Amino acid sequence: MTANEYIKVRFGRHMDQCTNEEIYIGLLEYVKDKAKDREIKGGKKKLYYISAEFLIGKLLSNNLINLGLYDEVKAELEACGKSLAEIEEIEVEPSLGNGGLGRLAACFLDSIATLGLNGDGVGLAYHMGLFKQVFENNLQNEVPNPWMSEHSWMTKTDKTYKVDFGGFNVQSRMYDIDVTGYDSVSTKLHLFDVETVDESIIKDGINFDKGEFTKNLTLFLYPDDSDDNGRLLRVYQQYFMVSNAAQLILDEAVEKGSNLYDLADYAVIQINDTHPSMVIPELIRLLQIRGLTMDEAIDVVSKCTAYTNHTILAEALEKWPIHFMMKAVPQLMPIIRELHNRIAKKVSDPDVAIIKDDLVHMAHMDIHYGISINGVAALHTEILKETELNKFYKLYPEKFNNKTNGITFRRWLLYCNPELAKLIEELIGPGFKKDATELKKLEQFMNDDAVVQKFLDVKNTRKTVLKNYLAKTQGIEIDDNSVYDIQIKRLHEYKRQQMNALYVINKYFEIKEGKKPARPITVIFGAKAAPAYVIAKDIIHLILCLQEIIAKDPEVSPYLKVVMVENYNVTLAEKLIPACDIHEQISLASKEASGTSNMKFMLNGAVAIGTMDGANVEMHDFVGDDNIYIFGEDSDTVIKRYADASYVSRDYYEKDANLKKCVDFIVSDKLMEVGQKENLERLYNELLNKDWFMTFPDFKDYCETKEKAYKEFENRTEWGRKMIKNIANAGFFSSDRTIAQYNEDIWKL
Ligand code: 7GP
Repeated sequence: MTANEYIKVRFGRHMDQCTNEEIYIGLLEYVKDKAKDREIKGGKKKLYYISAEFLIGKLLSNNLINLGLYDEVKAELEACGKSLAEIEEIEVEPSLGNGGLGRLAACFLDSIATLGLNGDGVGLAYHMGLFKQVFENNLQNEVPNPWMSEHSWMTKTDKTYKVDFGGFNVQSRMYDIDVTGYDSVSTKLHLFDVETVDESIIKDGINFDKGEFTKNLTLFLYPDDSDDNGRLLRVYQQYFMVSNAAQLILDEAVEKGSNLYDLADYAVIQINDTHPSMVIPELIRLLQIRGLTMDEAIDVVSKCTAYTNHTILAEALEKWPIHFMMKAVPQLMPIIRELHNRIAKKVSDPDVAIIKDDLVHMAHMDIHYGISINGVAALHTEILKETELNKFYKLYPEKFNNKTNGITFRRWLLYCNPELAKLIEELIGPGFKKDATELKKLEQFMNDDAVVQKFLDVKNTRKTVLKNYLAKTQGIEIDDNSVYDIQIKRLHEYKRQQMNALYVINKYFEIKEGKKPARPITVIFGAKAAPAYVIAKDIIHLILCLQEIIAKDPEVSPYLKVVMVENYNVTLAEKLIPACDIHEQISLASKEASGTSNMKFMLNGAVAIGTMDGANVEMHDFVGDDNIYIFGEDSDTVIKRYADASYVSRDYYEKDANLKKCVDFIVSDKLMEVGQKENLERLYNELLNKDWFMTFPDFKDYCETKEKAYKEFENRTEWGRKMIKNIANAGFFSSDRTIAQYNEDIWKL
């Protein structure tokens, strides 16, 4: 049945007689039906990818592409005067993630289904998602982001579980979202919810009563953790997630014939960062209830779980106070103590203990009792082995492995940049859609100027698309003849948006002094700051203030424009990435575990300016010095400087007049005209007295490297060759490769 026929049956009318809403609902149900036809006929062993976040983005077009229906449906719509793009606007982007970790989980689900692997995602159905970002008076405000509606990709199932907390219990329900593989099977994302959640407890922005656990359990992703009740709520949420997951895992295994002693033949669990770590003691607890002894249960579970680490930032490694655990999940504490004692008997070093100073170290539990621990890029895994987790590496060298991240080329090329996909197909045929390494064949065209010009033309087309999109959706005007220089990622000091902002100030002064750039520059930022992360919000404030004063300055505005897009999300990324000329990957070396936007930009023919950090290192290996702009100190230097505590930011400030001038501008009268004194002074003092992520030592090199990049951008043909080199070498960064490696080394499905 075609979509049109389906809609006719559903609404009793032809597509051309239906409203866009009706067509959207019709297509949603049509796709769900088609996905059902392809549901994987499961093998014995199944992967459960448990994650607090799944940043899946809009699904209509993605599903149509993966089901091979995109062109057909597009044509059907066009035949009755409708456009898929308009229908798509009706879809609300699910707000189930925050950043890289969540988007990675979504790319992984796509690749799991595409490779035909028996694997599902498990997470939570947060009603209000993360939050919606709105700018007011150059400040970030947070408002709820409701995204669920009667007609959505979530399908209510009849699976419900009882989840016990200290002093009360709740009844859960499972909702499923189909995950369609590209020309392959479909699998599931299971999202759990509770019916007692009460959206009316939200007052004034995203505030709500954090003590009302039955009413707020699945209200928000990452509720504010600046106070004890907020942190406690996160423990409740995490336990709710893993208790449901564990019950589902055991049910499904038993259904397939497991006697539970052989659980590892039926289930492997990937623990995505430490949010799902409690799945280990929870499974042990449930197995005991089902008749296994503690010894047996520990033995069984120790063969089933694998842990992925996504950060070396100490503050992001979760440690929960015992009194939280006793309050929220008292039934787990005896098991966690047992797990702790067994290790303590064998290894006396308190640094590897599970319980230390009345805190439960979640990652330590994962490492001792799991089969695998992986980092997400080569450098990151080396740092884990040699530094952060060195003591664990010495205990279990065989458990450590690297899985360099990847992205799905379906969403990040075929869907978001059809013009580029078409050009590539004309040049090397369609094979790259299934085997990303075939992109390498593009290198043969690098010296063909006519082909190079075609890549430049596609980029220009996409730059105009972005210009029109920003004008329409955000009321922002940009010049598509300018160079688009883009930094989009979570707002964090280690990612150093503040250094980019200092560069903008530097450029502002240069223009004021008469040194005009060869071509106008558009610096685009997109980032949300965690609501309780004060300095991150101050950095947003600085950027928004710069945006305003530069826009108002007739001397500067013809040459420089700063744009901070509001509520950066997957949908915006899909527009920004294809249009980008230069992308910023400027984290302090050693701090960015991998980065994944870097891969998306590379695939779309943007050239990076970056430090030797995360996956940038591997990108550099592929494309060489001429096709990526590397600057700044390397991770060894940085790690040493932290170790000997020798960094004094003020020394750099005093010695470098230009840096000083830029930093001082943050608290200048000019900025105070549009900004808040308190925020700007706080940021200024932070940089001057701490600058924990060492922007000052890299600043000069950063500025010089950017000048070099802008200069080379003017040689259009040479730049076009750089673009092709990047696209041709992006194949390694397909999540299909990553997932094949997870399966080969860890899951063994
Ligand atoms: C991110 C890392 O910052 C990024 O470097 C990496 O590419 C990505 O995970 C996927 O591996 N981490 C998060 O998004 C995050 O929330 C909290 O980390 C621990």
